[in-house]
Amino acid sequence: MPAFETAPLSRMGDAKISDAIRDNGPSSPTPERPFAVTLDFPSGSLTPSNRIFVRKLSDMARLFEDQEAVTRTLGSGEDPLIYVGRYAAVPERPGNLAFLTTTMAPGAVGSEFYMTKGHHHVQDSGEVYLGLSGEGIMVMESREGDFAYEALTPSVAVYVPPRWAHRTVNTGTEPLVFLATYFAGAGHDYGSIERTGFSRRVYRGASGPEVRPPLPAGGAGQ
Ligand code: S6P
Ligand code: ZN
Repeated sequence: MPAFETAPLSRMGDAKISDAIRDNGPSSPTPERPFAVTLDFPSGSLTPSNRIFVRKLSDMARLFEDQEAVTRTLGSGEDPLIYVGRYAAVPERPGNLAFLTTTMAPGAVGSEFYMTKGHHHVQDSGEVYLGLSGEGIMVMESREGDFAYEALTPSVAVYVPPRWAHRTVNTGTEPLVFLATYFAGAGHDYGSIERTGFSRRVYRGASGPEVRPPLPAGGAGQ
């Protein structure tokens, strides 16, 4: 099995997914009036969408456990798309509720499923996720080291309390699509996860996804 599987671009929505649209600017300072957006559950397309970002393997290379697989793939000229985020046009300021969809390709790096970078919110605050399509797992870990995980599937809502870092993992064979809404002034802290990681990772096991700590070098999951 190859270390990486090709992202199914045709099933990842209507965005022109290329470097050209990566982080294409801050939220527009639109006047605050009620508005509605349309969600396409299978792809995560949000219409209208205010800001789109993409995360490729090269954007999060150090986060995967199997660094040999990462180096091999990037060295061969491949840079698979891992996920796309699409924001609704909510100004990021306190008092507002930001919301966005995420669409994550199916696949794995070695035996570790594709995942988001994962973060804490700078200002500790809660967040709600709603599964729209596909099959995934959310791993969450508190600043005090408490760990939890929940399945994220269509029609399931997961609550992330303040002080809990969160990461989403696509454990299925189709894109994983979900909506998230959070306190718009919260900010995102990626640095602590880059430094310390989560205590458990999600692997493709012989009989399904396994949520566990990395095994010692040489064991399965390395
Ligand atoms: C935002 C929320 C999600 C993630 C998105 C990408 O607070 O938790 O919308 O931003 O799933 O994950 P990450 O870890 O790259 O921000
Ligand atoms: Zn968050």
